[in-house]
Amino acid sequence: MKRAWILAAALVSGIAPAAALAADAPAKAEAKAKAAPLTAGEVKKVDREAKKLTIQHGPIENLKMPPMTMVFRVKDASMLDGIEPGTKVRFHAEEANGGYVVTRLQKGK
Ligand SMILES: [Cu+2]
Repeated sequence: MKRAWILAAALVSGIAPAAALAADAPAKAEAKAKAAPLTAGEVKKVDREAKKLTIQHGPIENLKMPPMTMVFRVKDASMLDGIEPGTKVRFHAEEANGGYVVTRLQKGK
């Protein structure tokens, strides 16, 4: 799964896959050192009971993820207050327990 994203990101940016894989480790350490970067997206679906939301998002730097639409969990159901399908958001997500968790979520571009 992760490898697929790296390859997809490499294709998008035009870097050869081998180079992207070799550059992955130092880039990851760099990303961790930075303050939690925010990614722009648009909410497509909200599931308050399951504490999940679907976001169409731009490239996520810290996760090395190309733009896509996918499901994230949220840390806390209250983060979904005022969030509806169509809401433009900026968010930070982290990998946890084989899934992706939104740790910060704010409205607006
Ligand atoms: Cu994604």
